[in-house]
Amino acid sequence: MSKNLPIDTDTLVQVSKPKLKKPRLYKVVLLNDDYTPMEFVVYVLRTYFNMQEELAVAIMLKVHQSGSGVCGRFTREIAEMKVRDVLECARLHEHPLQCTMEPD
Ligand code: TYC
Repeated sequence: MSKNLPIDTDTLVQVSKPKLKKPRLYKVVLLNDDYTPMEFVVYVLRTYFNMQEELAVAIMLKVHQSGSGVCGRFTREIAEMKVRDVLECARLHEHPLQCTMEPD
């Protein structure tokens, strides 16, 4: 039954590394100021970061009390879009609200 088949002992097979790396994430951060109304910040957190009222109020108060707060973590392109959208919305409503991003 079992024949002695030749076995290739010379060929090396290069096992390739997985090519998909996890993308780098960026924190989108809201900054406190003295003029932007609290309700507007809550509206921004609900609208652009899909937060429920309770969480939005908690994050807004954290920013109000400590100076800054994280709204979420996103890939670079998404974080850039969130920052742009928030700044544009604040500008249209004539509020000085500032929003930035930083590597996580
Ligand atoms: N400090 C603002 C006020 O007293 C409220 C505020 C909260 C503003 C968070 C900006 O990112 C902010 N009206």
